Amino acid sequence: MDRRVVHYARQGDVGVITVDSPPVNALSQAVRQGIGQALAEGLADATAKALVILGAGRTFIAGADIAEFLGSGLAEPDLNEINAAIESSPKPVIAAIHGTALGGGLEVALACHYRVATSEAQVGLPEVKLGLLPGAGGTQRLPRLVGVAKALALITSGDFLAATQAQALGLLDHVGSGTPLELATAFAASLPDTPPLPRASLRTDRLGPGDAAAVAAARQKLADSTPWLHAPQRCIDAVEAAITLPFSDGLARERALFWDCMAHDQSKALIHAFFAERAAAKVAGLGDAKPRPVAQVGVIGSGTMGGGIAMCFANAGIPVTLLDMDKAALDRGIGIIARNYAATVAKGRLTQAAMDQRLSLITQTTDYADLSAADLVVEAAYEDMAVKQAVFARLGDVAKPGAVLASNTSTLDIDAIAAASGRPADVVGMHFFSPANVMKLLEVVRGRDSAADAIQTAMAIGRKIGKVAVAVGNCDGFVGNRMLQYYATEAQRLVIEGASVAAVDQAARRYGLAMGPFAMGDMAGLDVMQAIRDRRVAEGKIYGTALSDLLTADGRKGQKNGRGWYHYEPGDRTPRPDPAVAAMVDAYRQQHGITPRAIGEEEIQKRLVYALVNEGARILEEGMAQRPGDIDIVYLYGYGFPAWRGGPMKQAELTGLANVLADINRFAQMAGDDPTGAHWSPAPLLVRLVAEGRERFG
Ligand code: T1G
Repeated sequence: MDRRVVHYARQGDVGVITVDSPPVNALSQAVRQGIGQALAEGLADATAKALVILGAGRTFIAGADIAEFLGSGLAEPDLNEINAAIESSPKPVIAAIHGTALGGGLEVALACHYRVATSEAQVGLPEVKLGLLPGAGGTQRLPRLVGVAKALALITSGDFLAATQAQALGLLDHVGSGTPLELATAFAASLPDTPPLPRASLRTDRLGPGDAAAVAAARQKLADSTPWLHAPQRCIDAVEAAITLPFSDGLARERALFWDCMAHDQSKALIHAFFAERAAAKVAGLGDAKPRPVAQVGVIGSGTMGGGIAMCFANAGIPVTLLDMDKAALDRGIGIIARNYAATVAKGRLTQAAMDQRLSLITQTTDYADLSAADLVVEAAYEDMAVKQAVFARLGDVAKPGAVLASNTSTLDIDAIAAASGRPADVVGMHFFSPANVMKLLEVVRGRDSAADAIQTAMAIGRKIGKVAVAVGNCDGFVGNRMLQYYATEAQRLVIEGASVAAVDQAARRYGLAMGPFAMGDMAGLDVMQAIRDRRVAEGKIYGTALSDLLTADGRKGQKNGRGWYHYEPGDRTPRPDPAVAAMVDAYRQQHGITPRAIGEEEIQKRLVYALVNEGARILEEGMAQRPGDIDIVYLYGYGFPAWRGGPMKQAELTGLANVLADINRFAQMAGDDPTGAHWSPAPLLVRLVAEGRERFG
């Protein structure tokens, strides 16, 4: 028998409806049913003068049960019915909010006559972040409570509001300290015996002549900023119905728009991203290993990465010992860290006191012995195997027993590095992305001998410093960079065949990527890419094309020296087409007897993205990533892949694996025996899935 997830009990003359459905009291069918039944119980309870709805555990209701959307439609009872029953109650119904009241949870609260909250509570309608819109009255009741302009801002952004802000808007009637039940019973006691009950659906006092203009302004703002996003415009359509239609018709319009969004690929992609991010935190095969405690950290290398990594720990309040062999380098590193913080203070996003506190957590040293108390040491030295092995040999000696030793290598073999430490069980990869104090992605690399609790430690500390940690296997380039090499190679092949550098980057941006492959290469540094290329080519592997050799030979390093695939004015990071590069490309084509052809945007986008997908399928098959969703999260948080496409693997599923394979076969044919196109041989997993008529990678 299902555990009751909603309880009714009386507290004095107040009937208390408690939603108790961990982890976040989501509005599953059982919860909706339970609220309906408990409400009926409360209405029938003659002693209960007022009713309170609250959540057990850490939060009020955090929304509809998103998992229910993955099934075939929403089961009865409909949340609109529940909300109508709440709002039409002859007894005052008070929502008592703690933690978060989000989406359908806030919609339940909006249907209540009064809303009280604890001071740390947050409220919001984040549906748009899932490619949806509030589908149970939020777009109709919120404008009537806070006005159209404020409602539009909240609903189209999906941002959370602090309780005090919500109270200032007129969304909450009381905010205070104490338990939600204490706040609600005190509030109920303050109500007159037969109060005229305020029902949001009947309010018109916050609607006014400026509403149509607010709607038009919101439409324009979105059309200028994110014209490709579906749900935000539908949110505006729904709010517009609140000012043009009677409440019940507005509710029906809202629901129709809700299903329209639900049917759209963008909501499938964003809901996938929601669950994929949470799933990525779970690493299979580690038994019940627990993370080791981490109270203090060491970071080796005070360069760009080392400095950013040290900031991550200091930002989380964890003392850091920053080591570099050279005092001057250390001073330079600390100087950069201080400037970074000062820039954030100048932007008003950090107080001077917080900056000082964080800097005080970072101590510098040139002595390895000062790392002997660290629970975790992250190495961010020069990307060279011999250098890293020397560091780990020292670390193996000085680090205390039980300390986790992590390398921030982005391409080198973790097992070879671990072997040098003499304690490979303590060694994992913690691959941060530049700038390390900004980028949210952390690839946690499992070495052959990495202990389960060492991996758990890296995953847990990753979350603690605000990263999205994804466990990946130890292979060349791990997951992100391994796929990226074929994406970057394909970008160069497209230019060789006839596209311009700018056209390839524009196609990538119009696909939704934050930056095109060539601008990204210039940011990362062509010298860094060339070093990887030279090593790969020496190992008989493919990485990029010989076209990039011409740029390197011309001394081009990218943004760092103002010359790369693009030209950069001093102090300006804007990529500008460089005629000298176009001339190099022409010379390369002539030298290789290539007649350039016109290449359309769609072909460019497909070749860039499917190069990722094909290699992603190989990574899955080899077990170097646990789930296709992990690969998607790597690309969403590490490479600026648009969340509304769900990630490369999800996008391939939405497009249809058979369609993707057909294009990959076509690109393989076009590549012929060109070794730089060898990556187009279709991944066996993809071929097998299509042959079996499967539509999903996992
Ligand atoms: N439905 C189902 N599961 C949910 C859920 C939800 N709404 N919210 C969280 N979970 C699961 C999550 O997958 C994880 O599971 C666990 O709870 C803890 O979450 C009709 C259509 C509330 C701020 O968009 O933003 O209402 O991994 O790790 O960091 O108009 O969860 O442990 O198995 O994120 O403390 C609108 C989504 C839905 C809010 C807590 N609501 N949730 O963050 O924990 S659409 C949302 C969050 C809707 C109506 C519409 C966050 C959180 P597991 P967590 P957290």
